Amino acid sequence: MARDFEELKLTHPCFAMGKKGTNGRIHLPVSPGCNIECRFCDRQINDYEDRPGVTGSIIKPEEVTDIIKRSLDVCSDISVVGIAGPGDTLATDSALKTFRIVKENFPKLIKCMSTNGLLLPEKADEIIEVGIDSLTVTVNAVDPEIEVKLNDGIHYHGEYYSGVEAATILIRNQLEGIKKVADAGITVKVNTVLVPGINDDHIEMIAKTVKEHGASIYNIIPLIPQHKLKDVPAPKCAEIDLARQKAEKYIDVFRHCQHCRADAIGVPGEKDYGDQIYLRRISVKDTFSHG
Ligand code: CLF
Ligand code: SF4
Repeated sequence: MARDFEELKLTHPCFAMGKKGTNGRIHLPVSPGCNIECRFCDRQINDYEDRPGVTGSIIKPEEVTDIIKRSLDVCSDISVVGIAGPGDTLATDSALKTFRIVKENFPKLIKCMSTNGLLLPEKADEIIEVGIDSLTVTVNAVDPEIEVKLNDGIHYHGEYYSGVEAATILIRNQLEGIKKVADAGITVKVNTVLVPGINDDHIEMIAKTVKEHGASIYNIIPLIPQHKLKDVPAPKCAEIDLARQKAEKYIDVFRHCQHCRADAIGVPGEKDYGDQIYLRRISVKDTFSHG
């Protein structure tokens, strides 16, 4: 049975309400590819940037037991094993395979997964069966006319879709998937990348809609201007605050997000042990994802 929201508020750094949590997480960068094309995502693997999804090197599920053991040795505050990329966790089977290994070898650690949600309806049963405790879905719009400005296209069941058609499929699957896993008792967090001039007036609608579909907590991530949205200014603190206030009318809001890399280790916002544990932090252009 998945841990409930009340337990996660005390044990999971990204579900702590009020003051910043003191628990840590290890991110395992096992998911290489992505199946959608966010316009703000410059997918790469490197060792010099600190932002969501960026990672030094992909690791294999067979390597994680040793990596988690060594991480717990250097940081005993770790309570969560998260997989947040660098691509999408459902685009390949590496993440779910890895969580099975974690469940077997580290039953006490919380299993946390982050996805764009495209494949969520069809993978929900496996997510539930593997015992994921907390699932984050990044939903940047619930209106296809807005989503189309944030995402160029999707690769879905062997076909490529673009424009409003792609946006419609993506939103439909995200909401259907959220409902399915939430109904099974898994705590769902929704992340939204706040993009001034595109979805800043849409935050209330997203918060209300995802809450209605069963999400428990909402996290607003300010845009890091890059790739095709490199000329859009990052939202200012006042804009982020306003967006949080709007969302809070409908859903609990998480306020301590640290824009973690996909290979972060430690308590978010404090010392990162990634350099010590992941020795292969290379600089090769490849894939990237959200946190
Ligand atoms: Fe990682 Fe994300 Fe799980 Fe947390 S991060 S997969 S929910 S264990 Fe946390 Fe980092 Fe913000 Fe993510 S501070 S980027 S919200
Ligand atoms: Fe894929 Fe995540 Fe990048 Fe979007 S942000 S294209 S979901 S890796």
